[in-house]
Amino acid sequence: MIPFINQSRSRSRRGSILVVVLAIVMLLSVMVVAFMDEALQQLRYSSLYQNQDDLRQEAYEALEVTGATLAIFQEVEEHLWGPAQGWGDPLEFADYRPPEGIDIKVRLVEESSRIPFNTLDYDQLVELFTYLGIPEYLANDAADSYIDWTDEDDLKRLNGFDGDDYERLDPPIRAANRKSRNWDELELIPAIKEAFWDEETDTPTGAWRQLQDIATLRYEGPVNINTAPSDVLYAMEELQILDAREIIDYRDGWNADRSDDDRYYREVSSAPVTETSMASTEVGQLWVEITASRGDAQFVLTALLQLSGSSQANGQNGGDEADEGGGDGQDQDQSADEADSADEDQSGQNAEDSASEEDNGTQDTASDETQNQSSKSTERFPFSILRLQENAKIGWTEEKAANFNDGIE
Ligand SMILES: [Ca+2]
Ligand SMILES: [Ca+2]
Repeated sequence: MIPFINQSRSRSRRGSILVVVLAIVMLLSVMVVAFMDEALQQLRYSSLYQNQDDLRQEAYEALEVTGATLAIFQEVEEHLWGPAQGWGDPLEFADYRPPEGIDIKVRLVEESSRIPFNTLDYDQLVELFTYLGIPEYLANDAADSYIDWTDEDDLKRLNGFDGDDYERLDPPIRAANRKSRNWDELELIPAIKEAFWDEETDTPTGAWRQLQDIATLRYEGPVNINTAPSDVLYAMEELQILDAREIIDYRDGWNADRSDDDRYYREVSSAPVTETSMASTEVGQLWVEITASRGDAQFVLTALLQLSGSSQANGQNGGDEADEGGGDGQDQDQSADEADSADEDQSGQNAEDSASEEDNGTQDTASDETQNQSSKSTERFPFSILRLQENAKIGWTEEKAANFNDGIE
């Protein structure tokens, strides 16, 4: 056992060196293409003109470098498994240095490291709710009611709530009869509120927050077990999908610190997974959040990448940061000049999109520049950009888009 492990470790070291060498060559060529792109240069001029500062330009450049880094790993190793491959700090990997005086931070949060809530069946919903401490009778009601909320018919399930039931509410509303895209919408479902709200204070309980931390309404593919936070894995264990403890021990290597003995699974078949349709070893969707700042001025650029096909992708920050993505990301403390007005436009647009559009397809944005940028990136990299947001941190747009009644009218 030990010799085998050592052997595979040294093989993986040699692999890493190869990656670095190839990466530098490839990165140079990718970046030269990027820099030489005339249209892109024009975009940058127009962005300078609009914003009177270069933070925005630098943020887009850092997004390109991040994309190039991911593309390199995808190309060389043919899979993106997780940041343990070496792409967790893309700018460092690319040896990218922003201009003097500008600070660039990249945060990667994998959407596909959370449980795809909209794919769960009744039994799984009940198990998930009871795992979060909801009493079983409330969990049954909440699960049936959620399915009724999303199913196309107006007939209520055994413990459900649908059609006429909503019309009798004060004020009357209509069930969505489609999958939910934001959590706030679910507050309209009485059984969900009963299960997840404190009656006296009329505020959500910790279980509601925890649900949003471990589950996603946006992504519907299998969960990347290489990056899923331990809370997610334990919940999946509750759903009879996998053995959380064994996976966590394997990923940590010989100690629990994040270190270069961290490991990742390459095949679901080699992991302790019983329900293989719900688990993956690769990144499906990845948020990239770029913050460019100079002093107090700040510009935030957020992109949601769809890694093409189920066999290509990687995610990062499976741990703490992924948790933050769901709930906390929405503090918006941008202070760049003119950011406020740009931000208003952008958020309005995003709200419409998320209420009315499916997740495939590039998001329309108020700015031509953004649109162009996104289609360019799509051509150059082995993935597409599902969303591109300016001055909105991860998760924030969804919060703003929560006005459900606008969505159904
Ligand atoms: Ca229904
Ligand atoms: Ca129904």
